[in-house]
Amino acid sequence: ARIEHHLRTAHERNELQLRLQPIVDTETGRLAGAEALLYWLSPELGEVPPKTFIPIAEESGLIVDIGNWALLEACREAKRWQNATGTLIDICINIAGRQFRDEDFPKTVRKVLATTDITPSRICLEITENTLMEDEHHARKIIEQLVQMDLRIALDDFGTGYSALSYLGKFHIDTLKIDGSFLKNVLPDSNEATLAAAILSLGRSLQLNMVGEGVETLEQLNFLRAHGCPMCQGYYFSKPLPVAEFEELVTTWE
Ligand code: G
Ligand code: G
Ligand code: MN
Ligand code: NA
Repeated sequence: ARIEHHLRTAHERNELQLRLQPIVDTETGRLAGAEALLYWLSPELGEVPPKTFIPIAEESGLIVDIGNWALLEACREAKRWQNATGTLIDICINIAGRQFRDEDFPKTVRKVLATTDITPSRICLEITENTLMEDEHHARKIIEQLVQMDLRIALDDFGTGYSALSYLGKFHIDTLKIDGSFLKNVLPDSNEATLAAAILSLGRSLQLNMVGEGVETLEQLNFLRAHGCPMCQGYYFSKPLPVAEFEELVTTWE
């Protein structure tokens, strides 16, 4: 309750900060894009990670405004980066269930695309299975509108939910973000390794793009390489960074 109270004003007081975590080409180590993540720099509470405050923002409904702001900021940043360097990076942005289901969501997205003048195909919206599960018919309708705008859709935290496999056929999904829990323990012959390999094989057969998440060690990176996962992200490369630090890192990449 204390957090919710502060969170309500945090947005107005400019205490929310967009951070970018590099997404890396598994084979070459080249930068392939970034995932945008929101941090809250609270004068009262210190640095609050999204894990802590996003669920509170979801419960209270604040996520709609906050999440849409993050979407706008991420697209602005991508455009600014493009203007400065001549290259456009792929940006992944998390979309909460409530935000996705909000009746104004497609309109909001359209407005963001128009005001930032960003190339939509470089923007990937990350949603979870839970978001699809709530109302499949509505979800399909919204996804079709987003795909019409030339945006890409990723299924986030893949492998942790329920009926993920049936969703792959039902919705227009471009990318699987393989949950980091599958990489926690990729010792040869472990159950986790077997599951992770099966998921990656499935994704390949369906010709989906895949991003292995939560890569913290070279062993995990090599596992993804060996199983044909084209992209990855994690602390092994970098944690999510404030935009200025991200830009600095990118200019010295490799
Ligand atoms: O970094 P961390 O593991 O604490 O993030 C937890 C979750 O918070 C992320 O997986 C993501 O789903 C959510 N999140 C982070 N940033 C945003 C954002 O900008 N918008 C929305 N809707 N969710 C976010
Ligand atoms: O739910 P989603 O996948 O969007 O959340 C991504 C979250 O995972 C981010 O909040 C980010 O801070 C966190 N994260 C990113 N890389 C790593 C990693 O290598 N290890 C762990 N434990 N968490 C990570
Ligand atoms: Mn995500
Ligand atoms: Na994820």
